[in-house]
Amino acid sequence: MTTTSAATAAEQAALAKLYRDFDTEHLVPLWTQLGDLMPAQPTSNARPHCWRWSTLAPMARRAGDLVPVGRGGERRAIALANPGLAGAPYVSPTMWAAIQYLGPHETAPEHRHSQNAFRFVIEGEGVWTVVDGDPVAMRRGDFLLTPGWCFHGHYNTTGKPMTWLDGLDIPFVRQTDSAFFEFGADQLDTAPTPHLSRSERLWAHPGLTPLAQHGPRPSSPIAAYRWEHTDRALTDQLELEDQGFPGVVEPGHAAIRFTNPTTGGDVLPTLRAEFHRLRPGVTTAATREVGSSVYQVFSGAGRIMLGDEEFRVEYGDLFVVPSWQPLTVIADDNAELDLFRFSDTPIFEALHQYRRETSSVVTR
Ligand code: GTQ
Ligand code: FE2
Repeated sequence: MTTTSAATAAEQAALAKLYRDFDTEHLVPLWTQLGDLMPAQPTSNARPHCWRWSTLAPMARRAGDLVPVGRGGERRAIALANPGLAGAPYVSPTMWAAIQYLGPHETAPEHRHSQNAFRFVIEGEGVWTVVDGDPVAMRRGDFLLTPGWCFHGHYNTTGKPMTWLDGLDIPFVRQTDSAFFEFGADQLDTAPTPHLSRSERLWAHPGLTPLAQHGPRPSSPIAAYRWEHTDRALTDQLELEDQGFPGVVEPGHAAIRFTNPTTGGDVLPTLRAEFHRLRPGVTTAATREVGSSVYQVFSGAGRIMLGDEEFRVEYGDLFVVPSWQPLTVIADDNAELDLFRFSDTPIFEALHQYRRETSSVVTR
């Protein structure tokens, strides 16, 4: 619908006036925006990016020295801001990823919100997160849940600081105007420090559901998925592969998904979490999918090919994979590469918008 050269000066002036009137009346014609609104495939504003643990950890420590944690600011959490998202504190259009730091004997006050949250611990121990009154210990390799609308606060029982990764659906909830928030009690009860939370004692026995709790729930009732289980599951997959039995996702690549025992589905309504282990020297098949994901290197090192870019990644490094950007991971030759991964896939699966392509095979 372009103006032809045959248009008279009067027609051109009338057209210009039409566009000005659209603007005045807060109207936008589709034909000027089609390629942007309805691209042939996803064209995320988010960019592939890698944040270095060697940069993040010292900056979290500096924030700990200079910035108090308490009511109002609530958390000493520093968000990874995707360089393509105009300065917003979002790692991707749907997800928040932050490094949270709690100094010796500090407490982060109780609150609750409609956003779903998890924690993943790359180093340290001694912090407890209290979820609806249930104290949950945080240790290296543990994956912990704070589903939407559960009260939660954190406290550090030790003389050492602790730093961990938070993942939330803050941008999704913000952009859909569905956020609710409430303060909780000003004082956290820091007295009980059991090794296992009540939630784990009730729910974290493999394949065993307490009869009194039967029925599906939107979020997993398991507050902590412990490293000993994750590590064992991955070790067993690779040992079974050695013995000629199935179980790995592709040769030399063991992987598990953290799941909700009441449904078999994802741990949170909006967030998926997984753990991947590559044998030394393994290269994954190139994959692209709808929605975004974030990885953190738990141990080992390697290279990633992401979109048009290549990054070297090592201990603690985080990288974001925007929607439909192809990713290949290559483990170094001298050690296994352990990767924690989370994504917004449950949103797209629930709405039947999910697509994934691996080495040119499309599955819907
Ligand atoms: O620990 O409760 O990184 O509410 C962002 C928002 C952490 C938390 C974040 C939060 C929290
Ligand atoms: Fe929170």
